[in-house]
Amino acid sequence: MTISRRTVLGTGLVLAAKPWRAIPNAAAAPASAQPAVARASSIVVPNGSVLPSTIRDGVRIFHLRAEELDHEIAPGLKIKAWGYNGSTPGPVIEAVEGERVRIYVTNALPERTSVHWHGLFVPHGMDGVAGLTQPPIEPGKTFRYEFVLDRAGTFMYHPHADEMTQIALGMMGMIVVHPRKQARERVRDFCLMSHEMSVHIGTARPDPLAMNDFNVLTFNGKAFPATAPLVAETGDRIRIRLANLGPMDHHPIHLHGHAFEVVATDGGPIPTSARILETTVLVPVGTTRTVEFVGKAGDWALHCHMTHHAMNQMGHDAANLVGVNTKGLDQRIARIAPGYMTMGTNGMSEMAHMQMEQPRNSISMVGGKGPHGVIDMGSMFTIVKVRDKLAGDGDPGWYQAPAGTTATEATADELSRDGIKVT
Ligand SMILES: [Cu+2]
Repeated sequence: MTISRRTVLGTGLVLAAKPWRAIPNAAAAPASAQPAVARASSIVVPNGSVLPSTIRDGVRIFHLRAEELDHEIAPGLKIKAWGYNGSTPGPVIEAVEGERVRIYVTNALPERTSVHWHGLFVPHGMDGVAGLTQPPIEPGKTFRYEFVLDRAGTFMYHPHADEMTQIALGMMGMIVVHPRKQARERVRDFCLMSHEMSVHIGTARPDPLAMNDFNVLTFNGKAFPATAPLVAETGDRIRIRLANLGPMDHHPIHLHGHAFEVVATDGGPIPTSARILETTVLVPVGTTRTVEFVGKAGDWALHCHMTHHAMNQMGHDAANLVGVNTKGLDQRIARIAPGYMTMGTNGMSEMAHMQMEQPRNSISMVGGKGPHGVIDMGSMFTIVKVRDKLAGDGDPGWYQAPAGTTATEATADELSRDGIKVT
């Protein structure tokens, strides 16, 4: 018997190949015990989830509910977002090449919506462009979309009605279509969707009119230090499916410690002969980029390389005080503003290191706890944690580098040995 991924997803059978804990919960129950409910998944969605599905007469059935929700970007910052099934981005839709899917969409928003299946080739009337290919889904109504997934890949879903508002408020999600034949090696398969929002300090509603100065940039709806690590074992093939449905910005996503190949876009796979090694991949708005590499032990940063995209809620209209002599200024201003303290004259890092009180409903510009002090990053920053042996799927804590392999202060002996004069 050939066990295809379709069989696996449909019945909960254990796969013959060796994906990473491919089928959680599946081994516990015989295939016949839950024939219609497929919770099986071989993808990992840090800080997110996979949309549950059922099978009826060979059709995989999903139900999306477009709705307003409360969402925490990071401890200290809660927003009123719009999303699907209680989250932003919405849960990942996961299925197998060749499957027929039926996706019900309930509109619990106060305005009309629709869903476009970005990158999927679907019949014209299923393409989800309100006014062009279908009437809009009015508030309170439920529409049915149905099509066959004709090819494997990484795709997205989002509204095609009042896109500017609905996407700005968080309505988006990823679609993973697995090939029928799976590689016979262990793959750690992650989904990361980026987004950017403008959440003015002290407010909770992302501003749909923002065109720049986004101050909250997220992976799967979370800003560092709230981003969950991507955990794998040494030697695992690590696949990261990057998706970008932010309103305006393209993100050069950079990985430390490895070179990767971009193996696919939402247009399709990239032929092996056309792949080059990269350490940064640009993920433009409205695309997916899937990268693969083999994991090496360590805690490796994965982040957008636009420095302002790895910062939280910074104010861009403050005066530039770097290098300014502010001697005596604090006492004078403190007469009218008690407790006043000038910051930023020696760079911005001190703001992360001081535990400053934050304005209501806001998060620090940068700063997460690391094993060697504060990590001066925020927003689109996360960590790929690779260990020789993992005990489970959870966060394995901080990497213990082998003794003598960590950068430390140079000793006087070392300096004199190598003829370095410090002035
Ligand atoms: Cu970016």
